Amino acid sequence: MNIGIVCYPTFGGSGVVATELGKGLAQKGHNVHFITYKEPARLLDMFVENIYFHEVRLNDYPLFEYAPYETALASKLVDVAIHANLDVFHVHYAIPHASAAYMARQILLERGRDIPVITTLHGTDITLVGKDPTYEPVVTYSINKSCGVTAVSESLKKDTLAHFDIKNEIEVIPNFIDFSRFKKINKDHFKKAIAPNGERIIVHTSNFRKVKRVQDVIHIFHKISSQIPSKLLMIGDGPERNDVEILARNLCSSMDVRFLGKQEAVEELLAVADVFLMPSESESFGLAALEAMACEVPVVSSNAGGLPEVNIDGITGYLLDVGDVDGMTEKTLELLRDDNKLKQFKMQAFEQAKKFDINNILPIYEAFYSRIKYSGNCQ
Ligand code: GMT
Repeated sequence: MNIGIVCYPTFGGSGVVATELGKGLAQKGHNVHFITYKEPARLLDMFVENIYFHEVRLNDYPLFEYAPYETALASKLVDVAIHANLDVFHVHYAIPHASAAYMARQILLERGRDIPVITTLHGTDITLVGKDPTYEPVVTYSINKSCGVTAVSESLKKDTLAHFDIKNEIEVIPNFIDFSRFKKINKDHFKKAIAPNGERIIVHTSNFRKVKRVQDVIHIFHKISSQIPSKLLMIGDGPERNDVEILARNLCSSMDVRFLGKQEAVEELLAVADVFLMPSESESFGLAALEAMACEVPVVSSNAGGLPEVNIDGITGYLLDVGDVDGMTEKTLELLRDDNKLKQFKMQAFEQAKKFDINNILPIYEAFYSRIKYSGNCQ
């Protein structure tokens, strides 16, 4: 098939899922066209003959205080659909991708081309931004007008049905992991450099937005490190980073906490981790937790959103209420203090991650594309 993928090109979860999906589909022989404003982060520095990138350009014009990205995107979708002979548009993150694709579809129908739009809901497009009255009517309309809709977890499907007047079916297709990349690798030399005296290593990855409650990570680590020698690796960047660095400086030893910024090879850092912390306020799936589990790292997380579908309480880690810093501290310490338990949880985390192997999920997307493309019942 010729598949047009629209996504945010950043390190954010939806962009990562979209890019990895496209790469996986290309490996299976499909032609994959990414259409967005910048080359997706996980495509950089690679050339694959059946993966294409089409940049949505915004020309400066003095009248525009805000350049109309959605219009430029819709126009680009029309252009790529015709010239690359697309079979389907698959848009990731509803805002503004679903409405832009709907507009492109209508234009193409007038030109005699019937290209279905599939929208994948990722999380904040529903739970946070989408239900804001600023966007809600357009989000509802474009979800209802999509030819196929998927959500990355049962929890996100439930939230979507609860907050929007949805007439369309929503199919849950969970996120996935590529084990050829995310797996336990030997990084003993690196571990020695980070934790020279055999300290435990705790890792957190996120985009440092409020919803991630990154301050909780510092409070938890502060309590842990007063009881057991340990180090904390903070991976990622975002609006809360400055405040969180100040908090870490005030509470913890600067020798124990490292802020590493955005990292491409996250798997190399996860390779040395003992526990992954994810105290998020809301999380439709928790891809970062799954990446940790694939690298045999148990997860101590909140029980928000779709996290219980990924992290199994008492098996692959622990789930606690949002904001329960003491509970998360206690459960992390429980793991860190008991070598046998930690080893068992590491293996169980890995076993659970296997359920989300990309090789199991790709065929589900392929079948979904075919079903939507050939059902012919989309207006
Ligand atoms: O987590 C973020 O803030 C980024 C966001 C995105 O859309 O890029 O992530 C959402 O989509 C990911 C991929 O499906 C999910 O794993 C994340 O749980 C979800 N984030 C939230 O729901 C907060």
